[in-house]
Amino acid sequence: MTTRPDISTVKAALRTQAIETPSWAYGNSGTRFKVFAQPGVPRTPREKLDDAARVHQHTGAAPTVALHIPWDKCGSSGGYTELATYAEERGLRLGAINSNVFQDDDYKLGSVCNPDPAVRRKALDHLLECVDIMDATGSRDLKLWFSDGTNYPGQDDIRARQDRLGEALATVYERLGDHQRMLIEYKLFEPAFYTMDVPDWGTAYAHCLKLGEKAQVVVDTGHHAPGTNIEFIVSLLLREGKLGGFDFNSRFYADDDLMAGAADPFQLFRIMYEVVRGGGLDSGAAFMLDQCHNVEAKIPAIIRSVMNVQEATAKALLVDAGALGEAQAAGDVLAANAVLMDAYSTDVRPLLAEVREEAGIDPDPMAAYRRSGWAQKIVDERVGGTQSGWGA
Ligand code: AOS
Ligand code: ZN
Ligand code: ZN
Repeated sequence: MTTRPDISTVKAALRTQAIETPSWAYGNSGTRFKVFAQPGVPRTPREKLDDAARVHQHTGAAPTVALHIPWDKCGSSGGYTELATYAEERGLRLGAINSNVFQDDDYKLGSVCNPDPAVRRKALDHLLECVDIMDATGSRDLKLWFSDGTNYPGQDDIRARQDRLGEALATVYERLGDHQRMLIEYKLFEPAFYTMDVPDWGTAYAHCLKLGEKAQVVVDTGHHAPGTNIEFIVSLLLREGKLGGFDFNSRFYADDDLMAGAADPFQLFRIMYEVVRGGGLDSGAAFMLDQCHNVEAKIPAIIRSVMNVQEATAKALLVDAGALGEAQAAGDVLAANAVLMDAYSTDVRPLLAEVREEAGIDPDPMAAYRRSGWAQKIVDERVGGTQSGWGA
C-alpha cells in the first residue's frame, strides 16, 4: 500500500514549522584560541533582532529569537518589555530565555552544584531573575544549561552535587508561571572533563520527572559521544512526553556548534523522521538553533541552517508511512530501509521553493539576502561599539 502523504498536508506542515534563532549566533564568537571579529555584527540586542528579522523575512520560518542573559541584558523589566515590542514591530517574538551561570569567577567549582552555599544562592538568584525576565518578555521557555562538573576524581561529592542541583531546580520550578516551561539541557563533557552534573538525557529526564510536567529535556545535537544514536533519544523522550525541544547545530568532533545539517544531513533527517513519527511537530517542542559562526558570514549562515532544518523536515514528512509499516510488519528489512532512503534521497528544494512562493516570499532565501544589500548596510552603519556574545 502506498500512502505517500498528500502534498498539501506536507506543505501545510512546512508552512507552520517555526525555527528559533539564537541572539548569540548574530554576534562575534570564536574558539579558545581566537575570536575573529566580523565587521557589521550587532552591538546591541536590538541590532541582533534587526538581523533576526532579515532571517525571518527571507525564510518565513524563523519568527522567534532566543535571548541570553546577561549578553542581552536590558537593565530593567521595562527594558525587556520594550525589547519585546521592538521585536513585534519587526514581525518577531522573543523566545527562550537562556541563563548564564558559567561566566563568573565565582563559578569555577560550579554554580547550583557548587560546594559553597553563597555561590549556589547567587546562581539561583540569577535563574529566578531569568523567570522575571520571561514574565516581561512573554517567553514560554527557560533554557538551563549548567557547566557544572568536576575535573578530578574525588574533587567533590558527585552524589551531593545532584542533591544541590535538585534543590535549585525545584525552587526555580516553583517560581514558573502556568504557561512557562523549564528546559533542561545535558552535555557529555566540557567545560568539566571528569564529571558533568547533567551529562546525559537520563540525568536530565530523572530531574524532569521529579519536578513535574513543566520540566522537559532539551536535546543539543552536539552534546553526545560520537556514535550516539540521537534519534533514539528523541523518539524515547517524545514517547514519554518529555521532549522540550532542540538546540540544533552540527559537529564533526565535539560541541562544534556548526551550521545545522552541514556535517551530517542524514542524521538530521533521521532525527526529524522521529519527530514527525512521534507527533513532535505539534507537541510544543521548540526547534532552536544553537550555533556559532566563527569563520562564515553570520546572517546567511543562519538562513542556511534554517533551510537545512526545513529540508530535513520535508524529507521526513515525505516518508511513505504505509509502505514502511508494511515492510516492517513483513520483516522485510531491505524494503523498509529503502522506503526511508527514498524519502531521504528526494530533492525537496523545489517543494520548499513552492512553499515560499505561496507564502509570498522569494523561493531562494540565500539569493534574496545577497541581493538585499543588508550585509553592506550593517558594515557601513555599525561602526564601533562592543559586540556581545561568546566573543565578549
Ligand atoms: C553549551 O554548550 C550549550 O550548548 C548552551 O546551550 C549554551 O547555553 C548556549 O550556547 C548559550 O549559552
Ligand atoms: Zn546548547
Ligand atoms: Zn553546546
